Amino acid sequence: MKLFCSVKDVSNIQGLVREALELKASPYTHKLLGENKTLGLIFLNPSLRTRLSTQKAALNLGMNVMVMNLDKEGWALETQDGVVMNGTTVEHIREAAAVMGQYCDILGIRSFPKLLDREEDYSEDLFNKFVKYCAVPVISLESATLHPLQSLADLITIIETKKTDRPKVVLTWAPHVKPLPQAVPNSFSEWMCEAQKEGLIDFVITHPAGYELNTDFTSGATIIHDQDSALADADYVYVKNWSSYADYGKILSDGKGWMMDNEKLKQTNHAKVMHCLPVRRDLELSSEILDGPHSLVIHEASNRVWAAQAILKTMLEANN
Ligand code: SN0
Repeated sequence: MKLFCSVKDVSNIQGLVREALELKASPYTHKLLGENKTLGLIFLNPSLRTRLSTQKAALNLGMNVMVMNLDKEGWALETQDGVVMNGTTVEHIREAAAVMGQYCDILGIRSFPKLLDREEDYSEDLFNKFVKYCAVPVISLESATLHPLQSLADLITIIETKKTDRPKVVLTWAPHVKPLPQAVPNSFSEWMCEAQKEGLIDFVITHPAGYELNTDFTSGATIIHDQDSALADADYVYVKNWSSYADYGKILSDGKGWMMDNEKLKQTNHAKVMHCLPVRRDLELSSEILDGPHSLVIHEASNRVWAAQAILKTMLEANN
């Protein structure tokens, strides 16, 4: 594995989940695999879980880790070719990525979409250029359109906790005050569609009209606009806000009535509630759920370590 940005980069998702759960049971078994190898984590946007869990995963494998907050501590980055750099950008991604590739055996990069130009964001220009010029294996730490380490941790959490053979998983849109990326729901959806194809779950998406995701990521999902019907008999409810894809980057309504609370959970099959975090309490998801027995959010965040460790292990083994 030289690249991890999508479920498409994984040949066997069930094997990968098994690997992650084995690492969870025995985190230090492969302590020598990463000896004298360096992981570089590059952030152009904030991060709590991704940064710490990926760092911890690398340490568990015996790797060295370097973290760079490129947006704050690096030179202003130019990503376009053919520009005379006589303005505010100081360093071109061609050199910046190539240099970081000289120092690191594996690189991870986080870069959110600007949410201004759909074509630009969905071209994944920055991520792809980074991959091209750094010349070492790359892990997405959330790109403009996908967040694969989160989705792998989500799948691990569902497989680890499921009580029925084929649980019903519902992704439900939630209100927010800021326009957020579609990366988490796109990614969750592509992973759940694959899990559904393999008979592991049934997958439903619910959102108000106008919040349809890019169909590239939702093939096979059942999409229901009525939240109550979607939630009926759900075993897992995955709560997430995203801005509109059709009316790109826009908030279309105040989302009244879409916040997940205990009243809504009554329609489900005692569903467990998931969220990638950070979560805006009592806007996206009620405090009573977050502080109660239905919430899986901390468990889910703890599984980020095993998701990252499974990917790092696979990359180290493939590129040794
Ligand atoms: C990010 C997102 O893609 O939705 C990261 C999730 C892992 N979330 C936010 O940017 C939340 C920002 C906020 O103000 O609540």
